Amino acid sequence: VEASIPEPQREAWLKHQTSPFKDKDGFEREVVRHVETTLARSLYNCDESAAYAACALAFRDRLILEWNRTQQRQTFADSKRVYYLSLEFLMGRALDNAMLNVGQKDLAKAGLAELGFRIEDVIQQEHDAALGNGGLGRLAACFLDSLASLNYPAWGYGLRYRYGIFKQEIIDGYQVEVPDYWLDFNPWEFPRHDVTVDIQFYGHVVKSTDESGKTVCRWEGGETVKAVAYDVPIPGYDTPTTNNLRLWSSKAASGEFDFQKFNSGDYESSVADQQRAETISAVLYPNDNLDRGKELRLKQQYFWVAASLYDIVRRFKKSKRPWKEFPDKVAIQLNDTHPTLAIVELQRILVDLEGLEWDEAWNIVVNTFGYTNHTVLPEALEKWSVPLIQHLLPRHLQIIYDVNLFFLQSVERQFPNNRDLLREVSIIEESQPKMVRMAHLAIVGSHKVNGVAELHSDLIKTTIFKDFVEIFGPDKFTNVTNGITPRRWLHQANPRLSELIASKTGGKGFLTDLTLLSKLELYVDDKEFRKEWAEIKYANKVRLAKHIKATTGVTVSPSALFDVQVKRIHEYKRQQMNIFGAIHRYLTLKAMTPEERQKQLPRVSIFGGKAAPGYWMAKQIIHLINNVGAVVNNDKDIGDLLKVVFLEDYNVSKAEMIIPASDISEHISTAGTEASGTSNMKFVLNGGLIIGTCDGANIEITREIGENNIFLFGNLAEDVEELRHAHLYGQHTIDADLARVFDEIERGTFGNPQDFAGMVSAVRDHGDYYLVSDDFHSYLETHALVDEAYRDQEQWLTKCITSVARMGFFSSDRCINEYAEGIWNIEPLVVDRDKETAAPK
Ligand code: HBZ
Repeated sequence: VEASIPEPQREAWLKHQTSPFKDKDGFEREVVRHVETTLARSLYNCDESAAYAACALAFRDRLILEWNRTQQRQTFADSKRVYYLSLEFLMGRALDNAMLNVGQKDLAKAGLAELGFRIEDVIQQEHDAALGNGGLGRLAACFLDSLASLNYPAWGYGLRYRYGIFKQEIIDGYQVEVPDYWLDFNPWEFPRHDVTVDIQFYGHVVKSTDESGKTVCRWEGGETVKAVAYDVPIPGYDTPTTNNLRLWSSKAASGEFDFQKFNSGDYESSVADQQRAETISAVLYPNDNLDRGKELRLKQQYFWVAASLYDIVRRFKKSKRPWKEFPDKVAIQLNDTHPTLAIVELQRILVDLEGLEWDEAWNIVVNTFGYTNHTVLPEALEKWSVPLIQHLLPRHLQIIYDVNLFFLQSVERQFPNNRDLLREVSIIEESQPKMVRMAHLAIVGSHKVNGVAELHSDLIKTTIFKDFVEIFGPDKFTNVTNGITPRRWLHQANPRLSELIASKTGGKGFLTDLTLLSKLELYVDDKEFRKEWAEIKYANKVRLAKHIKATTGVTVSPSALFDVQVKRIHEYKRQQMNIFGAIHRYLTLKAMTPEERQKQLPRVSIFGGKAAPGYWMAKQIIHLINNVGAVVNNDKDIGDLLKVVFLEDYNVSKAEMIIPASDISEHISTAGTEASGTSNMKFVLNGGLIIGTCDGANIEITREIGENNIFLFGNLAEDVEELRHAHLYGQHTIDADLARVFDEIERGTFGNPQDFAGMVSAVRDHGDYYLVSDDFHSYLETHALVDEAYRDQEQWLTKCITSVARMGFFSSDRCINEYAEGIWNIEPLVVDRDKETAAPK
């Protein structure tokens, strides 16, 4: 039922419509009002956290007004919408972003100052929204920013985890995980207790025949859990478009607790039921690039997918259009295979609930979905056991089997008598127990499949999905190279650099058209400009040095070369190679005479990143980094020449401080393993150079900025197979410098060698799967080139400025436009404010 106010009463509404604050005074009034009423405090007990809360509420109020108008506008225009389904949205802080996107940070800064607060301190009060693991989750957040900034009608759908990614503490050199309870105070979400969906689990399928003799299936019984919507407004930059991120939270279907059970004296079990239901959205799984096949994870996936599809279908049905028009109004993008059940769920809705014929329904499904693959690592490809799906989602398993049957029949027609092919491409893996291969299901159920950088998209076409290219043809597979939002990763993270760039490129236009950065090349020789650029980098390094001192106690010199590797800890990302390299540097310095040492370039090796709690090797790597730091940082012979620090709890807001302070950053994955990488783009955009392998987006970065401006090293993806083979058949001798490093570890220089035996033997004795030994020499050589290049500060600066000028391609705006045109077939909804005086009738 629509609850629209009747015509005669609308005048009163329009007269009293809330309007957002327009000036500093208006802003201050809102802050004071929120402190005094919403927070029930006063000027006598308003601390920084209260100032943050009131300021956030003032901006939230603004956003929700624009949010309302945007939703009205999009509904009225009846344009096609895209729905981005992602189990992760790594949003970080919202206040700074909101202030900048609506163009009122200066006003807020002045207003807060008058009320007695420094805006920087107020911003720091906010807890990160950390509903993601790493690149995949942060990509989703950048996409939301671009979708809104480009005025696309778009919604994100995710889960409202009570606990985001854990907080990392380093205790005695070891990672310790602490729960991240972030919902204590979250002004950025709007609970919609009236927007709920009942989600069914377990039960059984009842088959019957209808009047026309057609078989119909109904899913019955089992248990029900309630999904409650929480909406987060997503403001576009310099546009009134404010899109929606809808996060689902789970609750017991019977509300607080089951009254029947309660009344019959079963209080305990009624509370237990409630807790069990709430468990579904309780915690984000902390693994990146690893699939563990846990039942609760599958429950999360179905819960979120079913609630989102119900919502999407409900919105479509309001338009009263025929079903065949569904793909003209709805595009759904699957962020990895985590939401693949959406394909099955839509088919179930159309066939079982809406009575469509199978083929007609399947056509709609395939035209609706697109699937983005983010990895080729076998251990990350999702598989669910058939018995588990059978138990949890019996009707879905039947549909999966039917989808597979029809698919394999068509393959058989196309390639007769090829049993091997059928086995290879089947959605069902004939193992013990049988498994459902989610990537295969996602490919079969989507009209487009994309990788996230050129090399990666080529690799999926020639390796893991090559048979599907034969079957569906090459046009189904495409590339959309990742991008990052320049609003957060330049304007917000590096305000001074952003301002300097604006002063040379004709204003802030580069923030919405990043190719305008190219104008910077005109100033690469401009003395004043160069000086200011260098000053900004230095100031950013001073800020990071203070943070390092405050959090680790280590003093680092801002004049040293800052060498940064921050990302999830994973063997394929090779933080172990980096720390082995640091040990090698230490040993080399130790072997020098004091005179020789004096000629060396001071360097700070900065690490950060979380290890999945169950990833033993990753934890060992963190431990070694910390132990090396403890030795090197206290060695009087070494002094400032080498410092090794591990920064605790790397997250989005820390990234905003660390990235602008880097001179060189490390993107050194084994070639062919890192699908794209996105921090590589962030570092270069902030005037840092990178050292990297020919992997992921490093290759396209090189193409854009030029090979003189990047330090590439190591073996190529095409050589990996052969090198691995050589290791397994004893045809590899370990790199001599690396052997020296291992000797030192084993002598106990960095603590009990037993603690690192796994790391060492993985490389030396167990096949060196990630080819650390093969690349080590070239890695060290390239670091020597880095040192040499850094000595020539003028040359270095030229490289940095030139690189930034050529980074326009890596905006997530470009990336989203490619999705919109090539995959979603959607257009922006241009906002004409003059035509938009009153609500549509
Ligand atoms: O996605 C990353 C890729 O490793 C990186 O190369 C790419 O740039 C980025 C964006 O496309 N993948 C992830 O971050 N993956 C996960 O975090 C993940 C989380 C849960 C899983 C599997 C993967 O079950």
